[in-house]
Amino acid sequence: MSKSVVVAAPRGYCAGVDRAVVTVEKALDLYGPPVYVRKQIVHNKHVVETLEERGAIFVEELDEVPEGATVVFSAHGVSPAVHAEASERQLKTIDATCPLVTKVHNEAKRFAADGRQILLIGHAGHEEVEGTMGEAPDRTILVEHPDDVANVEVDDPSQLAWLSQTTLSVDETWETVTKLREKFPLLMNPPSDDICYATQNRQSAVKQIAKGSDLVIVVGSSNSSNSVRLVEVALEAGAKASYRVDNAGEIDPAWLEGVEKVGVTSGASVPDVLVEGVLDYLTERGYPAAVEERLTEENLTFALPPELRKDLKKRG
Ligand code: 0CM
Ligand code: SF4
Repeated sequence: MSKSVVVAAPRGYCAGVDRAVVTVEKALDLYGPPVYVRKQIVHNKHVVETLEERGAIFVEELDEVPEGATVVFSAHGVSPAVHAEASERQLKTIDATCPLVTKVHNEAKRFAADGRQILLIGHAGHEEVEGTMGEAPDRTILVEHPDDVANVEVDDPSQLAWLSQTTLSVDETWETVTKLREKFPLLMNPPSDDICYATQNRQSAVKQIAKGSDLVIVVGSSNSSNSVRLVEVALEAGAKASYRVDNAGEIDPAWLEGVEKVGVTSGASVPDVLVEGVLDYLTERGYPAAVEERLTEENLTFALPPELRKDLKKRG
């Protein structure tokens, strides 16, 4: 058997995740623990546990945060109602919403102000969708899947625009948009892609390695939309099998039976140390060192939230 391991690039941390994680780390350094975080800062178990060890307290809702305390909003964004609640309760807030999610919020606000109804493609219950829908709750219709298009009913077919969650499957979203446009030919496009560069690059990179793979292992947590999409994309691109794991400890040795070519990648919220753990697991079981297949370089970085930068500057 001629075994090989190919690891995809780009993989792992995107600019928005890096910014959000560093925001919590710096807030802990600056204000001291505890620092409250509304929802998981990013959808990764390891990241959340590591920050908890340093004194971050993750809460589901703001009523769990004591009056006057500091709370960080997660990378996935929050609705205006959450901002309002924070100010009512006099909480000090640091908004770690990814600027590419904020961009979608701004598009929603603009379309709503123009009197359009918004068809938001995304997954019900996902925090990003809750936040974006909150910008124009009475004007937004959620479309989860291409098959849902048949049941979409709108007020005025000439006053429509579509938007999407940032971490969806590019191909499936395209399918949904195509069906929406067949049904509503006057549907307006967002001014630029809502599916972010990181999601797109990780899907394109996994497609490249999936073609010849017997198995593609995706590192990422179960609630991480972009990580879960990578498994689907790998299978659609021709991987014979693909599984998501939080870490090497979750690999089932049976997955490797008769497997020659293994591909490995990770979602945008995944620290590379977890991928290294998977690569070590494979070498311990007789696979050669991994070869990286890079599709493109990523150089984007985002400045930390202004409210945190201001306090960091004060400290000098
Ligand atoms: O949106 P998703 O569930 O993929 O979140 P994540 O925290 O895994 O990835 C990064 C982001 C955002 C917004
Ligand atoms: Fe921002 Fe995209 Fe990363 Fe989400 S996956 S945090 S939208 S860059």
